[in-house]
Amino acid sequence: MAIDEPLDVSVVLPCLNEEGSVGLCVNEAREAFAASGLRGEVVVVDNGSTDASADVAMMSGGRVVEEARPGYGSALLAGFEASRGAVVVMADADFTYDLGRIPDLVGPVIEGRADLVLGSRLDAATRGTMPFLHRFVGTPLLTFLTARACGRRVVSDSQSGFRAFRRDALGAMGLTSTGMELASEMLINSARAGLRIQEVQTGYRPRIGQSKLATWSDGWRHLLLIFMLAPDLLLIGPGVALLVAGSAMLGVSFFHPTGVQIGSIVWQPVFFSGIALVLGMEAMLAGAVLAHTSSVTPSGVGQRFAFVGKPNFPNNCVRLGVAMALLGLALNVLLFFLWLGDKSRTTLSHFGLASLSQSLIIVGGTVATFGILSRFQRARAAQEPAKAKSTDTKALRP
Ligand SMILES: Nc1nc2c(ncn2[C@@H]2O[C@H](COP(=O)(O)OP(=O)(O)OP(=O)(O)O)[C@@H](O)[C@H]2O)c(=O)[nH]1
Ligand SMILES: [Mg+2]
Repeated sequence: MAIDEPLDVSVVLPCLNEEGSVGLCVNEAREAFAASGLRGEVVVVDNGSTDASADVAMMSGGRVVEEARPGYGSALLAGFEASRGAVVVMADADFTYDLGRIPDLVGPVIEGRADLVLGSRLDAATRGTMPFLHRFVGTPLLTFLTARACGRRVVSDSQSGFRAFRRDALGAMGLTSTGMELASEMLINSARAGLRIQEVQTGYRPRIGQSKLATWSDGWRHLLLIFMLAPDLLLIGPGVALLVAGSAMLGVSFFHPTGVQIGSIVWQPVFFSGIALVLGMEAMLAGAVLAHTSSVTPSGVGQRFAFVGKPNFPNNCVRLGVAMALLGLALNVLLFFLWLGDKSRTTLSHFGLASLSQSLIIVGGTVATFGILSRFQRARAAQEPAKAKSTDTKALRP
Protein backbone atom coordinates (compact mmCIF):
# COMPACT_ATOMS: atom_id res chain seq x y z
CA MET A 1 0.00 0.00 0.00
CA ALA A 2 1.36 3.41 -0.94
CA ILE A 3 2.29 5.52 2.07
CA ASP A 4 0.05 8.44 1.06
CA GLU A 5 -2.99 6.31 0.19
CA PRO A 6 -5.97 7.27 2.38
CA LEU A 7 -6.86 4.77 5.07
CA ASP A 8 -10.25 4.01 6.60
CA VAL A 9 -8.99 2.57 9.86
CA SER A 10 -5.86 2.52 12.02
CA VAL A 11 -5.82 -0.09 14.75
CA VAL A 12 -3.53 1.04 17.56
CA LEU A 13 -2.29 -1.66 19.93
CA PRO A 14 -0.25 -0.62 22.98
CA CYS A 15 2.06 -3.50 23.73
CA LEU A 16 4.31 -4.32 26.65
CA ASN A 17 5.78 -7.80 26.67
CA GLU A 18 2.98 -9.52 24.77
CA GLU A 19 5.02 -11.77 22.45
CA GLY A 20 2.54 -14.63 22.94
CA SER A 21 -0.46 -12.66 21.70
CA VAL A 22 0.51 -9.57 19.72
CA GLY A 23 0.99 -11.55 16.49
CA LEU A 24 -2.45 -13.15 16.85
CA CYS A 25 -3.98 -9.69 17.37
CA VAL A 26 -2.29 -8.18 14.31
CA ASN A 27 -3.43 -11.13 12.18
CA GLU A 28 -6.98 -10.93 13.49
CA ALA A 29 -7.20 -7.20 12.69
CA ARG A 30 -5.81 -7.72 9.20
CA GLU A 31 -8.27 -10.55 8.56
CA ALA A 32 -11.08 -8.22 9.65
CA PHE A 33 -9.89 -5.62 7.10
CA ALA A 34 -9.82 -8.25 4.35
CA ALA A 35 -13.28 -9.60 5.23
CA SER A 36 -14.94 -6.18 5.44
CA GLY A 37 -13.11 -4.36 2.65
CA LEU A 38 -11.82 -1.72 5.06
CA ARG A 39 -8.48 -0.18 4.13
CA GLY A 40 -6.53 -0.38 7.33
CA GLU A 41 -3.21 -0.51 9.15
CA VAL A 42 -2.15 -1.99 12.46
CA VAL A 43 0.17 0.13 14.58
CA VAL A 44 1.80 -1.59 17.53
CA VAL A 45 3.27 0.80 20.09
CA ASP A 46 6.01 -0.68 22.18
CA ASN A 47 7.79 1.08 24.99
CA GLY A 48 10.32 -1.04 26.66
CA SER A 49 9.28 -4.62 25.93
CA THR A 50 12.08 -6.98 26.90
CA ASP A 51 10.68 -9.90 24.93
CA ALA A 52 10.24 -10.42 21.17
CA SER A 53 6.95 -8.44 20.96
CA ALA A 54 8.27 -5.90 18.42
CA ASP A 55 9.69 -8.58 16.10
CA VAL A 56 6.54 -10.71 16.31
CA ALA A 57 4.34 -7.68 15.59
CA MET A 58 6.45 -6.69 12.60
CA MET A 59 6.57 -10.20 11.16
CA SER A 60 2.77 -10.42 11.40
CA GLY A 61 2.38 -7.28 9.29
CA GLY A 62 2.09 -4.65 11.99
CA ARG A 63 3.91 -1.32 11.95
CA VAL A 64 5.91 -0.92 15.14
CA VAL A 65 6.27 2.47 16.76
CA GLU A 66 8.67 2.95 19.66
CA GLU A 67 7.64 5.39 22.37
CA ALA A 68 10.18 6.57 24.94
CA ARG A 69 7.70 7.66 27.63
CA PRO A 70 6.40 4.69 29.64
CA GLY A 71 2.73 3.90 30.23
CA TYR A 72 -0.42 2.72 28.49
CA GLY A 73 -1.63 6.28 27.87
CA SER A 74 1.71 7.43 26.47
CA ALA A 75 1.77 4.44 24.12
CA LEU A 76 -1.75 5.14 22.88
CA LEU A 77 -1.10 8.85 22.35
CA ALA A 78 2.03 8.02 20.36
CA GLY A 79 0.05 5.49 18.31
CA PHE A 80 -2.73 8.00 17.57
CA GLU A 81 -0.08 10.47 16.43
CA ALA A 82 1.79 7.98 14.26
CA SER A 83 -1.30 6.52 12.58
CA ARG A 84 -3.29 8.06 9.74
CA GLY A 85 -6.67 6.28 9.34
CA ALA A 86 -9.80 8.45 9.34
CA VAL A 87 -11.12 6.20 12.11
CA VAL A 88 -8.88 5.10 14.96
CA VAL A 89 -9.47 1.82 16.78
CA MET A 90 -7.68 1.12 20.05
CA ALA A 91 -7.45 -2.33 21.61
CA ASP A 92 -5.13 -4.44 23.76
CA ALA A 93 -2.41 -6.66 22.37
CA ASP A 94 -3.32 -9.50 24.79
CA PHE A 95 -5.99 -11.22 22.63
CA THR A 96 -8.84 -10.31 25.04
CA TYR A 97 -10.74 -8.28 22.44
CA ASP A 98 -12.11 -10.02 19.37
CA LEU A 99 -10.63 -7.85 16.64
CA GLY A 100 -12.88 -9.66 14.14
CA ARG A 101 -15.53 -7.29 15.55
CA ILE A 102 -13.70 -4.16 14.31
CA PRO A 103 -16.32 -3.56 11.56
CA ASP A 104 -19.12 -3.50 14.21
CA LEU A 105 -17.20 -0.89 16.15
CA VAL A 106 -16.19 1.37 13.27
CA GLY A 107 -19.51 1.03 11.38
CA PRO A 108 -21.42 3.71 13.37
CA VAL A 109 -18.42 6.09 13.07
CA ILE A 110 -17.99 5.62 9.31
CA GLU A 111 -21.73 5.99 8.77
CA GLY A 112 -21.65 9.25 10.72
CA ARG A 113 -23.95 8.02 13.52
CA ALA A 114 -21.34 8.23 16.28
CA ASP A 115 -18.05 9.95 17.10
CA LEU A 116 -16.89 7.38 19.65
CA VAL A 117 -17.95 3.75 19.97
CA LEU A 118 -16.99 1.55 22.91
CA GLY A 119 -17.00 -2.24 22.82
CA SER A 120 -18.57 -3.41 26.07
CA ARG A 121 -17.08 -6.52 27.67
CA LEU A 122 -19.91 -7.11 30.09
CA ASP A 123 -21.79 -9.69 28.00
CA ALA A 124 -18.77 -11.99 28.33
CA ALA A 125 -17.35 -11.02 31.71
CA THR A 126 -16.92 -14.25 33.65
CA ARG A 127 -14.69 -15.57 36.40
CA GLY A 128 -12.30 -16.75 33.68
CA THR A 129 -12.03 -13.46 31.78
CA MET A 130 -12.14 -10.82 34.49
CA PRO A 131 -11.01 -11.00 38.14
CA PHE A 132 -13.79 -10.71 40.73
CA LEU A 133 -12.51 -7.38 42.06
CA HIS A 134 -12.41 -5.78 38.59
CA ARG A 135 -15.79 -7.17 37.55
CA PHE A 136 -17.84 -6.43 40.64
CA VAL A 137 -16.00 -3.52 42.26
CA GLY A 138 -13.52 -1.64 40.04
CA THR A 139 -15.43 -1.49 36.77
CA PRO A 140 -18.89 -0.70 38.27
CA LEU A 141 -17.41 1.93 40.61
CA LEU A 142 -15.41 3.67 37.87
CA THR A 143 -18.40 3.45 35.52
CA PHE A 144 -20.58 5.10 38.18
CA LEU A 145 -18.02 7.83 38.87
CA THR A 146 -17.32 8.55 35.21
CA ALA A 147 -21.08 8.76 34.63
CA ARG A 148 -21.31 11.39 37.38
CA ALA A 149 -18.38 13.23 35.86
CA CYS A 150 -19.99 13.08 32.41
CA GLY A 151 -23.25 14.37 33.85
CA ARG A 152 -25.16 11.27 32.70
CA ARG A 153 -24.71 7.52 32.25
CA VAL A 154 -23.10 7.17 28.83
CA VAL A 155 -22.00 3.51 28.76
CA SER A 156 -22.27 0.37 30.85
CA ASP A 157 -18.54 -0.48 30.70
CA SER A 158 -16.42 2.65 31.04
CA GLN A 159 -13.18 0.70 31.32
CA SER A 160 -13.30 -1.10 28.00
CA GLY A 161 -10.10 -0.57 26.03
CA PHE A 162 -11.72 -1.54 22.72
CA ARG A 163 -12.89 1.69 21.13
CA ALA A 164 -13.28 3.36 17.75
CA PHE A 165 -13.46 7.10 17.14
CA ARG A 166 -13.20 9.74 14.43
CA ARG A 167 -9.64 11.01 14.19
CA ASP A 168 -11.10 14.52 13.96
CA ALA A 169 -12.54 14.06 17.46
CA LEU A 170 -9.10 13.75 19.07
CA GLY A 171 -8.79 17.50 19.57
CA ALA A 172 -12.10 17.65 21.47
CA MET A 173 -10.97 14.75 23.69
CA GLY A 174 -7.99 16.74 25.01
CA LEU A 175 -6.08 13.63 26.08
CA THR A 176 -3.08 14.04 28.39
CA SER A 177 -2.99 10.93 30.61
CA THR A 178 0.09 8.76 30.49
CA GLY A 179 -1.34 5.69 32.23
CA MET A 180 -4.41 3.47 32.21
CA GLU A 181 -6.56 6.43 33.37
CA LEU A 182 -6.57 7.61 29.75
CA ALA A 183 -9.65 5.40 29.33
CA SER A 184 -11.64 7.51 31.83
CA GLU A 185 -10.24 10.79 30.51
CA MET A 186 -11.32 9.96 26.96
CA LEU A 187 -14.86 9.09 28.01
CA ILE A 188 -15.42 12.08 30.30
CA ASN A 189 -13.94 14.66 27.94
CA SER A 190 -15.81 13.21 24.96
CA ALA A 191 -19.14 13.31 26.76
CA ARG A 192 -18.52 16.85 27.95
CA ALA A 193 -17.50 17.98 24.48
CA GLY A 194 -20.87 16.73 23.24
CA LEU A 195 -19.46 13.93 21.10
CA ARG A 196 -21.96 11.23 20.17
CA ILE A 197 -21.05 8.07 22.08
CA GLN A 198 -22.37 4.57 21.45
CA GLU A 199 -21.67 1.17 22.95
CA VAL A 200 -21.82 -2.26 21.34
CA GLN A 201 -21.35 -5.65 23.01
CA THR A 202 -18.12 -7.11 21.66
CA GLY A 203 -17.36 -9.94 24.10
CA TYR A 204 -14.18 -10.58 26.04
CA ARG A 205 -11.72 -13.46 26.07
CA PRO A 206 -9.26 -14.73 28.69
CA ARG A 207 -5.96 -12.96 28.49
CA ILE A 208 -2.78 -14.50 27.05
CA GLY A 209 0.29 -13.58 29.11
CA GLN A 210 0.75 -11.48 32.24
CA SER A 211 -1.57 -8.58 33.04
CA LYS A 212 0.05 -5.13 33.17
CA LEU A 213 -2.81 -3.65 35.17
CA ALA A 214 -1.88 -2.85 38.78
CA THR A 215 -5.31 -3.03 40.41
CA TRP A 216 -4.74 -0.57 43.27
CA SER A 217 -2.31 1.95 41.80
CA ASP A 218 -4.06 2.12 38.43
CA GLY A 219 -7.45 2.28 40.15
CA TRP A 220 -6.15 5.16 42.26
CA ARG A 221 -4.90 7.00 39.16
CA HIS A 222 -8.38 6.67 37.64
CA LEU A 223 -9.95 8.05 40.82
CA LEU A 224 -7.56 11.00 40.97
CA LEU A 225 -8.19 11.86 37.36
CA ILE A 226 -11.96 11.71 37.78
CA PHE A 227 -11.75 13.90 40.89
CA MET A 228 -9.60 16.41 39.05
CA LEU A 229 -11.97 16.49 36.10
CA ALA A 230 -15.16 16.62 38.15
CA PRO A 231 -14.52 18.28 41.52
CA ASP A 232 -17.91 19.94 41.24
CA LEU A 233 -19.77 16.64 41.10
CA LEU A 234 -17.60 14.43 43.20
CA LEU A 235 -16.50 16.76 46.00
CA ILE A 236 -18.93 19.62 46.21
CA GLY A 237 -22.12 17.56 45.87
CA PRO A 238 -21.15 15.06 48.58
CA GLY A 239 -19.69 17.93 50.64
CA VAL A 240 -23.02 19.76 50.64
CA ALA A 241 -24.85 16.49 51.40
CA LEU A 242 -22.55 15.86 54.38
CA LEU A 243 -23.03 19.41 55.69
CA VAL A 244 -26.81 19.07 55.45
CA ALA A 245 -26.77 15.60 57.07
CA GLY A 246 -24.40 16.81 59.81
CA SER A 247 -26.59 19.84 60.58
CA ALA A 248 -29.75 17.70 60.63
CA MET A 249 -28.17 15.19 63.01
CA LEU A 250 -26.97 18.01 65.23
CA GLY A 251 -30.53 19.37 65.29
CA VAL A 252 -31.88 15.95 66.26
CA SER A 253 -29.37 15.70 69.10
CA PHE A 254 -30.64 19.01 70.56
CA PHE A 255 -34.21 17.68 70.69
CA HIS A 256 -33.20 14.18 71.80
CA PRO A 257 -30.11 14.71 73.97
CA THR A 258 -30.20 11.18 75.32
CA GLY A 259 -30.37 9.64 71.84
CA VAL A 260 -33.09 8.30 69.54
CA GLN A 261 -34.65 4.95 70.36
CA ILE A 262 -34.72 2.73 67.25
CA GLY A 263 -36.17 -0.65 68.23
CA SER A 264 -33.97 -2.03 70.96
CA ILE A 265 -31.00 0.27 70.26
CA VAL A 266 -30.37 3.92 71.05
CA TRP A 267 -28.84 5.96 68.20
CA GLN A 268 -26.68 8.91 69.22
CA PRO A 269 -26.71 11.22 66.14
CA VAL A 270 -24.35 13.54 67.92
CA PHE A 271 -21.30 11.41 67.16
CA PHE A 272 -21.58 11.34 63.39
CA SER A 273 -22.83 14.92 63.10
CA GLY A 274 -19.39 16.38 63.92
CA ILE A 275 -17.63 14.03 61.51
CA ALA A 276 -20.10 14.89 58.73
CA LEU A 277 -19.75 18.64 59.28
CA VAL A 278 -15.95 18.54 59.20
CA LEU A 279 -15.69 16.23 56.19
CA GLY A 280 -18.41 18.18 54.37
CA MET A 281 -16.63 21.50 54.82
CA GLU A 282 -13.28 20.05 53.72
CA ALA A 283 -14.82 18.44 50.62
CA MET A 284 -16.55 21.69 49.70
CA LEU A 285 -13.41 23.81 50.08
CA ALA A 286 -11.25 21.37 48.10
CA GLY A 287 -13.95 21.04 45.43
CA ALA A 288 -14.43 24.80 45.05
CA VAL A 289 -10.70 25.40 44.60
CA LEU A 290 -10.33 22.53 42.12
CA ALA A 291 -13.40 23.63 40.16
CA HIS A 292 -12.09 27.16 39.98
CA THR A 293 -8.51 26.30 39.03
CA SER A 294 -9.20 23.34 36.73
CA SER A 295 -9.44 24.43 33.14
CA VAL A 296 -11.26 21.26 32.11
CA THR A 297 -14.46 21.51 34.11
CA PRO A 298 -17.46 22.20 31.88
CA SER A 299 -17.97 25.85 31.14
CA GLY A 300 -20.02 27.56 33.81
CA VAL A 301 -18.79 25.43 36.70
CA GLY A 302 -15.51 27.33 37.08
CA GLN A 303 -17.39 30.65 37.01
CA ARG A 304 -19.76 29.47 39.71
CA PHE A 305 -16.75 29.26 42.02
CA ALA A 306 -15.16 32.48 40.81
CA PHE A 307 -15.35 33.82 44.39
CA VAL A 308 -12.42 31.51 45.20
CA GLY A 309 -10.23 33.64 42.96
CA LYS A 310 -11.29 37.00 44.49
CA PRO A 311 -8.44 38.91 46.21
CA ASN A 312 -10.19 38.97 49.59
CA PHE A 313 -11.07 35.25 49.62
CA PRO A 314 -8.07 34.06 51.74
CA ASN A 315 -8.59 36.81 54.33
CA ASN A 316 -12.31 36.11 54.50
CA CYS A 317 -11.55 32.42 55.12
CA VAL A 318 -9.20 33.32 57.96
CA ARG A 319 -11.78 35.70 59.48
CA LEU A 320 -14.63 33.21 59.18
CA GLY A 321 -12.49 30.34 60.50
CA VAL A 322 -11.28 32.31 63.52
CA ALA A 323 -14.81 33.52 64.27
CA MET A 324 -16.15 29.95 64.15
CA ALA A 325 -13.37 28.63 66.37
CA LEU A 326 -13.92 31.47 68.90
CA LEU A 327 -17.64 30.78 68.96
CA GLY A 328 -16.86 27.11 69.57
CA LEU A 329 -14.55 28.02 72.44
CA ALA A 330 -17.19 30.34 73.91
CA LEU A 331 -19.70 27.49 73.80
CA ASN A 332 -17.17 25.34 75.61
CA VAL A 333 -16.95 27.92 78.39
CA LEU A 334 -20.76 28.04 78.53
CA LEU A 335 -20.83 24.24 78.76
CA PHE A 336 -18.41 24.39 81.66
CA PHE A 337 -20.70 26.75 83.60
CA LEU A 338 -23.75 24.67 82.73
CA TRP A 339 -21.93 21.66 84.06
CA LEU A 340 -20.98 23.53 87.25
CA GLY A 341 -24.61 24.52 87.74
CA ASP A 342 -25.87 21.01 87.15
CA LYS A 343 -26.11 19.40 90.59
CA SER A 344 -26.33 15.87 89.19
CA ARG A 345 -23.16 16.49 87.10
CA THR A 346 -24.59 14.61 84.09
CA THR A 347 -23.34 15.98 80.80
CA LEU A 348 -25.72 13.92 78.67
CA SER A 349 -28.29 16.71 78.28
CA HIS A 350 -25.67 18.97 76.66
CA PHE A 351 -24.37 16.50 74.09
CA GLY A 352 -25.76 18.58 71.22
CA LEU A 353 -24.09 21.74 72.47
CA ALA A 354 -20.81 19.91 73.05
CA SER A 355 -20.85 18.52 69.52
CA LEU A 356 -21.66 21.93 68.06
CA SER A 357 -18.79 23.61 69.89
CA GLN A 358 -16.34 20.88 68.93
CA SER A 359 -17.42 20.98 65.27
CA LEU A 360 -17.14 24.77 65.20
CA ILE A 361 -13.58 24.63 66.53
CA ILE A 362 -12.47 21.94 64.07
CA VAL A 363 -14.29 23.37 61.03
CA GLY A 364 -13.15 26.89 61.94
CA GLY A 365 -9.55 25.68 62.27
CA THR A 366 -9.79 23.98 58.86
CA VAL A 367 -11.24 27.06 57.15
CA ALA A 368 -8.67 29.39 58.72
CA THR A 369 -5.76 27.11 57.82
CA PHE A 370 -7.09 26.89 54.29
CA GLY A 371 -7.22 30.70 54.14
CA ILE A 372 -3.62 31.01 55.37
CA LEU A 373 -2.44 28.46 52.79
CA SER A 374 -4.29 30.31 50.02
CA ARG A 375 -2.68 33.60 51.08
CA PHE A 376 0.74 32.00 51.09
CA GLN A 377 0.18 30.45 47.68
CA ARG A 378 -0.99 33.73 46.18
CA ALA A 379 1.98 35.61 47.60
CA ARG A 380 4.27 33.00 46.00
CA ALA A 381 2.45 33.20 42.68
CA ALA A 382 2.71 37.01 42.72
CA GLN A 383 6.46 36.80 43.41
CA GLU A 384 7.14 34.41 40.50
CA PRO A 385 6.58 36.88 37.62
CA ALA A 386 8.43 39.59 39.57
CA LYS A 387 11.39 37.24 40.03
CA ALA A 388 11.34 36.22 36.38
CA LYS A 389 11.21 39.89 35.37
CA SER A 390 14.20 40.82 37.52
CA THR A 391 16.20 37.88 36.07
CA ASP A 392 15.28 39.01 32.54
CA THR A 393 16.43 42.55 33.26
CA LYS A 394 19.72 41.27 34.67
CA ALA A 395 20.24 39.15 31.59
CA LEU A 396 19.87 42.26 29.40
CA ARG A 397 22.50 44.20 31.33
CA PRO A 398 25.85 44.41 29.57
N1 LIG B 1 3.48 0.15 25.22
C1 LIG B 1 2.93 -0.10 26.40
N2 LIG B 1 1.88 -0.89 26.47
C2 LIG B 1 1.36 -1.13 27.67
C3 LIG B 1 1.85 -0.56 28.85
N3 LIG B 1 1.08 -0.99 29.88
C4 LIG B 1 0.16 -1.80 29.35
N4 LIG B 1 0.33 -1.90 28.02
C5 LIG B 1 -0.44 -2.64 27.05
O1 LIG B 1 -1.75 -2.12 27.11
C6 LIG B 1 -2.69 -3.14 26.98
C7 LIG B 1 -3.57 -3.12 28.21
O2 LIG B 1 -2.85 -3.64 29.32
P1 LIG B 1 -3.45 -4.89 30.10
O3 LIG B 1 -2.39 -5.49 30.96
O4 LIG B 1 -4.08 -5.79 29.14
O5 LIG B 1 -4.51 -4.17 31.03
P2 LIG B 1 -6.02 -4.56 31.21
O6 LIG B 1 -6.62 -4.96 29.91
O7 LIG B 1 -6.65 -3.45 31.93
O8 LIG B 1 -5.92 -5.80 32.19
P3 LIG B 1 -6.24 -7.32 31.85
O9 LIG B 1 -7.72 -7.46 31.98
O10 LIG B 1 -5.48 -8.08 32.89
O11 LIG B 1 -5.77 -7.61 30.46
C8 LIG B 1 -1.91 -4.44 26.77
O12 LIG B 1 -1.78 -4.66 25.40
C9 LIG B 1 -0.55 -4.11 27.36
O13 LIG B 1 0.51 -4.84 26.77
C10 LIG B 1 2.98 0.30 28.75
O14 LIG B 1 3.49 0.83 29.73
N5 LIG B 1 3.47 0.49 27.50
MG1 LIG C 1 -6.01 -6.39 28.60
